[in-house]
Amino acid sequence: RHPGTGTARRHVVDVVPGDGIGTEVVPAAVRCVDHLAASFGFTVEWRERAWGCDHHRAHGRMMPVDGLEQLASADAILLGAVGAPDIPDDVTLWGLLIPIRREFVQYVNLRPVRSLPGIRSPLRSEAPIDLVVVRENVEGEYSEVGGRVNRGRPGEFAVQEAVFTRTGVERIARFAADLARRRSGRLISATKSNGIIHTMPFWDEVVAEVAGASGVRLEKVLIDALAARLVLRPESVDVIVASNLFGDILSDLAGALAGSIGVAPSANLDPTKTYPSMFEPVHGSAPDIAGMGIANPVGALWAAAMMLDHLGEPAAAARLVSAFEHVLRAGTATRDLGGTASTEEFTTAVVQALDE
Ligand code: GGG
Repeated sequence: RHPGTGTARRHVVDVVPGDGIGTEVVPAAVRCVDHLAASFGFTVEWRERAWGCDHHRAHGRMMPVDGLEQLASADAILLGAVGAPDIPDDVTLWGLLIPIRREFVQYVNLRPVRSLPGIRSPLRSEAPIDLVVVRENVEGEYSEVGGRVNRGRPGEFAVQEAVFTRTGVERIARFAADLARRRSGRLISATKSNGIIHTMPFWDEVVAEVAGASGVRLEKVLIDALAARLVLRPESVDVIVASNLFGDILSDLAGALAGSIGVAPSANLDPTKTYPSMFEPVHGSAPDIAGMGIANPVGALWAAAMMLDHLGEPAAAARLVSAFEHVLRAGTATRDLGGTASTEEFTTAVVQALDE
């Protein structure tokens, strides 16, 4: 399948609301996309997948045995959040999110972070933030290699190996360098090659080769210094390429610096479009506010806009982004941003703005 092509501009999207506030923000995104579909002349067939922690409680697994096969025929996947306090986080993540990323070779996790109108950054600096974290998404520190020894006995220990392949580092570096070339021409590589002596020097070497061939200006920055720089001078950062773990941490940090992690989107991309790509807000299931109707839907709406772009509907994607920006600019905001709007009220305001 090639998203956005074909005669009828019909897109098949598998929806996995998942857990906690995922079940509140995903319907908001579906509502906006359906509204856009009517105006922009395309149709979306939503295939709801009620997978996640409830499925685990009922069946002992986060998704059915053939879950990945079911998803394979979709043009895209829209996911909410994964996780609940009564099930270990490694079980929930490795039972749903990570198998999808790996099975469909979604090796790019694209996480844009930008100052949005009406949202105050916790930073003193007024300089606008506009950066993208390009996170390697299928290998690195997120690895099954390792184990636990002497479980519950004296001398207990655990070993966790990180796996970096040349193919894996080359392709993420190439994607990031291409993106950097289209933006500022500057690329920052997050590393820790002073302390981690095998994988990180290898990462540095391969990223430098790719960046050198692509002509972008590469800056290699230690992850600790980069975290500090994001807080002190975020405006000096444009495109970051980072390993799976470093990219996850940096993008949460950058999202919070832009005002709230609730507004941060992410796209898990198979750039070859052989398999469906997956779109999700960066935030998790937030059990502390789940069921209260106050979750910020912007991360999910922005993720849906990235999905529309990927599906070949760039005009609808741009309309969705300008609609939630318009609503934020007008001062409507959820509680995480200091406002009083519920998820429903915010979404209704965005749907109205879609027609303006
Ligand atoms: N929105 C997806 C979600 O629930 N993310 C929570 C999380 O902990 N993700 C870890 C990761 O992206 O690696």
